[in-house]
Amino acid sequence: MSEQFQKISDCILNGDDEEITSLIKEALDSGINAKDILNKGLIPAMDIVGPKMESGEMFIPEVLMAADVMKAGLEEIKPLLSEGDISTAGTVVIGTVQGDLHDIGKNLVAMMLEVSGFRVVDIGVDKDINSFLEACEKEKPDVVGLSALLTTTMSAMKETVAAIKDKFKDIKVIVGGAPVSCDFAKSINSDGYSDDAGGAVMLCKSLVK
Ligand code: B1M
Repeated sequence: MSEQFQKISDCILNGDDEEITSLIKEALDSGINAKDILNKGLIPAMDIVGPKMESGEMFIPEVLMAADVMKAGLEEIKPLLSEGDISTAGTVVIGTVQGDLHDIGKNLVAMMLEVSGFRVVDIGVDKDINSFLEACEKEKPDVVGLSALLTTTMSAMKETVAAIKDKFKDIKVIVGGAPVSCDFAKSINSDGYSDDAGGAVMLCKSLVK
């Protein structure tokens, strides 16, 4: 990685939102194009954040700061990117299941997916089966992500997974949230489980080949 790309990546990993804009301007002034800044500086940093969060080397506040710096960087180059420059990692529909209003973790997962290159359609909280099915029909996602924070809404998660898998054979469904476990995820026939946002990104990447 060239020194300039390395500095941009380090800036994200260090949560340095003051430096990122000037580093990107410097890179552009020196003739580096926006697409290379995206693919060689910004995205590789988020590929480090996910595993670090999963291994416990980075905590939620640091991840939020890294994501904010990433967003600031993206804003800087967005007007210079053409549509073909942005390769989408895939589409993810995400929501919290019916009866459940918790969305902090779900929002973190959505944000991490977004800055990692996925098109994310967040349908919100307390979403019934039909809302997920309609979103699948409309958005044609590669993956649907279900979040639940209450033990009482785990049954809604089970029913939602079954309904999506019944109607959309090609769509992968992943689940997460504090009461959810890997064993529960398997028992309800979902395609994967992660206990944090970084792991959810890696999971989606592995499911969307
Ligand atoms: Co509620 N709440 N809450 N609450 N709340 C919990 C979950 C609870 C554990 C607190 C407790 O009693 N100790 C408890 C649940 C008990 C249980 O069922 N086992 C509880 C309860 C009981 C309730 C109410 C019933 C309280 C009441 O009214 N009597 C009520 C229910 C309302 C409803 O949903 N219908 C309620 C309400 C609320 C607030 C509205 C006040 C608020 C939510 C605000 C909001 O989300 N906008 C709230 C909060 C904040 C919490 C706690 C304190 C924090 C949750 C949180 O945001 N964590 C929580 C106690 C706790 O966890 N310490 C609690 C931070 C967040 C980053 O973590 O959401 O786990 P988390 O997300 C993680 C992972 O789980 C994972 O990645 C995230 C990032 O690492 N993940 C996924 C999440 N979704 C994923 C999806 C994936 C993959 C990974 O793939 C798709």
